[in-house]
Amino acid sequence: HRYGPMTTPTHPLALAPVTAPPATVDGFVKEFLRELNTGQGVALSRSTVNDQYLALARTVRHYLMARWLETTRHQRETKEKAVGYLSAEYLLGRQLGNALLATDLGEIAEKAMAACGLDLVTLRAQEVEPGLGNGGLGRLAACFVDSLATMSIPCIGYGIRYEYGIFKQTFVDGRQVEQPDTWLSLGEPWGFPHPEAAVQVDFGGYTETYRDGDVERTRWVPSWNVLGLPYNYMVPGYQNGRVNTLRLWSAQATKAFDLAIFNAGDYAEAVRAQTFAENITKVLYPEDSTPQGKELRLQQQYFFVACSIRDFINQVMEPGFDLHDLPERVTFQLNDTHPVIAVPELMRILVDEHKWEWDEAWDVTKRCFAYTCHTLLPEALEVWPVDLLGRLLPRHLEIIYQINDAFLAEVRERFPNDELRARSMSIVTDYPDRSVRMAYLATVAGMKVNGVAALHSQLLADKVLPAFSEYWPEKFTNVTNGVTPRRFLRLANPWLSQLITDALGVGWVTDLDRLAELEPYAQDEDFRKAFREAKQTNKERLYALLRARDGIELSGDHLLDVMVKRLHEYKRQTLKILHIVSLYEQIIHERVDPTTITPRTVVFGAKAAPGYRLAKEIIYLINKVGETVNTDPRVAGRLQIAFPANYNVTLAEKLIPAADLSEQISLAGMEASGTGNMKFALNGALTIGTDDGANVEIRQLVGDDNFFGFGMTEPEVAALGASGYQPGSYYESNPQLKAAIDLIASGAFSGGDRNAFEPVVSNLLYHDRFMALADFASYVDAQAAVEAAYADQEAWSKMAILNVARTGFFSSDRSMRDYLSRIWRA
Ligand code: B1H
Repeated sequence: HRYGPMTTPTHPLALAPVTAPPATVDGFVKEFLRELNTGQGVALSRSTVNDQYLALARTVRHYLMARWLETTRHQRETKEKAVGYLSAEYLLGRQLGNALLATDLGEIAEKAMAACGLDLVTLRAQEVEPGLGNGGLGRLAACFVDSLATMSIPCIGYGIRYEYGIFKQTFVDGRQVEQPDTWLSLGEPWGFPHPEAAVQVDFGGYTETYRDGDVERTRWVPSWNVLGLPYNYMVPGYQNGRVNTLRLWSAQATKAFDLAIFNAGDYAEAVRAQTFAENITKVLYPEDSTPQGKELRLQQQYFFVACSIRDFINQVMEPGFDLHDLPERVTFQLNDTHPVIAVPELMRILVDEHKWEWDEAWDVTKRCFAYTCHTLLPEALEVWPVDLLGRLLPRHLEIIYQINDAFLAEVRERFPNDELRARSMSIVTDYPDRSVRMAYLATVAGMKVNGVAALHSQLLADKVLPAFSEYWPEKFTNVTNGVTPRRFLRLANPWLSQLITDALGVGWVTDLDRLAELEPYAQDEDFRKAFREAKQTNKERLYALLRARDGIELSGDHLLDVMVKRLHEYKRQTLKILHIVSLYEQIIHERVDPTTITPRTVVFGAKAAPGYRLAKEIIYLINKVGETVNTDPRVAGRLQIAFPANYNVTLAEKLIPAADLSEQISLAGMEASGTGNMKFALNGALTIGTDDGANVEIRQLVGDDNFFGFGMTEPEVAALGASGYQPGSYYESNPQLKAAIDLIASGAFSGGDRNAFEPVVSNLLYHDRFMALADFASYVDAQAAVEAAYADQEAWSKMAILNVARTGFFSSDRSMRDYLSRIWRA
């Protein structure tokens, strides 16, 4: 073996526990300079900011290392049941700030850097965030692993180390242009590659039967394989001495793979083979909510899941571990359907490799998995064509068929003479093409199925999987999403955090329910003033950043109205733009006295999937409306629009704390949960929102008086859809709406070009799948209520403080407690 065997330590120093460097300014400086000199290979006087950042990151890493090794040792010893979080995405955000917070080294690091003549803020800004996710689903995974570490719960996060994360968005003439995200190019100090723990993953080929004594067995004869290289990342708990692991897999060509070609003497072909293998983890698919049925994507899914299951069984579990005990040692939580191929993979390992009976294997498998669904959109439900599955994973396809046959036999026994029911529950469907419904497979195999907010879980059971929830009512549960208060309150909003800590002490950071104790401070004039000052500071910080980052000039004492999320029709950025255009139209046509308008700055942040045409047209519209409005002297000082490119976690951390108003305006029944909505409320923004996803719970908690609700409810949406929705009738009957759409169509935002926004306009008038026009009047009324409320700053501050005080529920720590009690320990 080219890595050589492990050695048994003999020196006493090697037997003692690993210790951290001294947590003092001097100790930190020493460690930092050593890293810079011997790690990075440069003298301080000749070092670049990137050298300094890398050395600083490695220094902080050293402080975490003893805790990491200790966590692993402790886990091996206690054999406590762990969570194996399987997720194709982790949208981590920058690591350095979080690591400094977790180790409580922030102040020491700042002083140590100052002692070296360096500025910690500058070094932190050097870090490129790992954007290994699309949006909410990936960020949720990152929040969950943070919470589990902070709660000292054993967890391994498993995923993919994409070489290119979510694309970098730029605008050229107002249109989105994508650039590759080269996050690894300047060096990446947080990942620890472990080539010695690489795992082989097979693909392709065929299956055959053979005789094994008295029994006939099946084996898979694959035709190609790749290696999975693990990279370990630290997941530090908040100041609790715990460091869990996130293990991301990177694909590499195996020796066997290219050797055959080498022997044939075709060097170029051998190198091509190498590239082929490494393509598997090359790039994150940039579609949020509409999965692409591409072969490479299925390869990614099977690749990381096969590596992870193998790793857990062979590396994490002790030698000689009895697989019958697997359900007592782990729950693999399936983050949406992307990792569901893990189910037939575990069955294959047990039945083919360990030669278990089918029923025995199924009994263990179905106690190892639980499934979280994150959507309701029909086009978001993953299906894999049978021919593709059969070509790439022939044995897995057979196993899926067998799972389905056994399951349908059970259904037919319980509901005889109800073939329609059996067909509706079949994992394999024939329409429109023969394919495997991954959500059904996950539901059949999972011990629990959960949605991500109360409303979503209800609709999931009633509308997406009704036959299954009737069949297994106790299988279905809800866990409302949450967000980590460490990153999104403590780190992102130091001023508000200080205010809260002054009032309550520091305990709230790991016990967010304690925010409830802020409630009386809403009545305290001094506290309200301090709260407004913190908001103002955050706005100034944001404006300075946007000036430096994007050359965007924002000014004035405005209501800061923010809509940041992926660009999707169901999220209805168009509704927001219609509102803006309507305000603008009223100003320029002098329908309102400009002095009565509440000055407002609207900030958008949104990436569109590169292939999503209409979403890109909407981006173009927003940019062109912004250009026109921002340069029109008639609106000066009343309305400005900013659309900084490349919205990501780093920008979110600056934008959210500055916001006064949070836009959560999806069509009811479409947004499974939302998590941005929670971050805004916790940072003291008020929400204007529909009765959708977690908005429903936010509104319940903060109270109707502290929430600007509007729009149809989900049953109303369903009823309108059933009656035949006609967007044109809203256009015809609402002059304000008509004026706004007409202004867009007139060319007012496109230098007179009346065709520029034709795709968006005709979609709204003739399709409007997400009923923006139907909710427009109600939305405008709610915005008027916002303006009226904002006019009374004292009252607004009270409402904002109550939002903070009443939303501690949305900590991802609470989500983890719910997963524990309802799923992992149920
Ligand atoms: C969510 C996705 C998603 N739901 C497919 N579904 C993807 C689906 O690459 N793909 O193919 C990627 C992402 N993402 C989001 O999950 C929901 O829209 C949000 O409402 C929710 O808050 C979030 C976390 O639960």
